[in-house]
Amino acid sequence: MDREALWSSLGLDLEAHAALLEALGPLYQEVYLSQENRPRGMAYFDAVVADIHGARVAELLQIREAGRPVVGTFCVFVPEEIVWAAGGACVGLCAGVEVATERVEEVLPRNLCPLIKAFFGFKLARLCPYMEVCHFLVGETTCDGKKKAYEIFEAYKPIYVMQVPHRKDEESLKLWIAEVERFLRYMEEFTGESISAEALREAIELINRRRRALKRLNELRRFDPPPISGRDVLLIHQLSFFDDPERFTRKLEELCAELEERVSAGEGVCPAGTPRVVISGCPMAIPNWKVAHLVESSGAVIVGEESCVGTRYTRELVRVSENSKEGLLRALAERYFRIDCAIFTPNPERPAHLKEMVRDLSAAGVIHYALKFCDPYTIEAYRIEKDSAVPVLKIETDYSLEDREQLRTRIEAFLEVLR
Ligand code: BJ8
Repeated sequence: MDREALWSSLGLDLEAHAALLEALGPLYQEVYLSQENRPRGMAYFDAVVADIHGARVAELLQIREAGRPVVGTFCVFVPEEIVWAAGGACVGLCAGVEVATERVEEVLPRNLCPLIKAFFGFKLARLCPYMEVCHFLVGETTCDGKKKAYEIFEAYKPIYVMQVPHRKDEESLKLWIAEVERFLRYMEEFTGESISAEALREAIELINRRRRALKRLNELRRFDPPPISGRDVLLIHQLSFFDDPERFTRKLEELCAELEERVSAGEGVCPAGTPRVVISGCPMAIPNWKVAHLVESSGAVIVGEESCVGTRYTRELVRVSENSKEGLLRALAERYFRIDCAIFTPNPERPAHLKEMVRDLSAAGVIHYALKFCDPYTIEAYRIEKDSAVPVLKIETDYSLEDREQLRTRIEAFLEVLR
């Protein structure tokens, strides 16, 4: 099916959609293709971006037409393994660009996190083929903004909401295990078929392999010079939420093999001794590359992302010790319960994990990245700064480019401190 026919079959606003894709090209050229000395293996990921709303959407449509579920998510708390185990496909829908703002603000308050406004905008303006190809979406009661927005969103698209506890104690874990079981039953009812222990185990292995490959990529950044830029790693993380997991993992492993050769040859993306920075905070959904580009075009290199589009997603694997369906579900729930999102209270794991990252990656500083109106992360920034062993720059921003020069000035001044 040609692309126009595909998008039209999904009910997209073709004119507005064409304008959106047109704007992506020059941005990608500026942020990505202008980089020097990129690894050859990035060609695959460039090709995925070049056809970002094409080939993968067509694959998902085929899955849907074959009668298998296609499910969209907004948060790394949703145990996607259950969707894959049900024979379906899962796709991350968070959006990193401002669209249809006026229409969104007819429904949602103006002073709301841009990530929430973005996914609303994509739906109201009929711009996201991934959202349209999904049978339904899975939300979660994480931050107040998302959980209240989902109440309204269900008027536009069916949405199943998982209840996420906000404390990390035994009682909360029990609630969470029950919630994961409830989601499994929901998927079983949706497909009309029971999910076997074997299917669950295979899905856990599939997603563990993807996380392992991402971990291998992240560990290669501890070398000086790192063999790959932070921007490229951010992109790979972003694409991991869309792409077919087997193909993605295979391509990423090929890239990692190339990066290992680079490391052995002492080859990197920047001169040795370039200031090394870890970004910590809110997720940067595609195509939100603003801060990563500013940091790296100001003479630093990003060596880690303490974020859900980063190590908060890859750090933990599902640790299977029992092969019964119950045992597998418990292992799955426990893995997700270890996520150190700022919606938890208290949340001492996050500053502790960040400290480990800074040490292991020999970072000289941390840039704390919070989206405007995101209370959990803007407030937790205080603790992150207080507990950090290295200088911290706190940034609060949105998806607009208006503050670009102001941010650049602050980042450059911060990098001077690190040199
Ligand atoms: S596990 S970080 S993906 S909730 S930025 S919408 S928190 S107001 S995205 Fe998140 Fe799951 Fe946590 Fe990760 Fe709310 Fe903050 Fe907006 Fe956020």
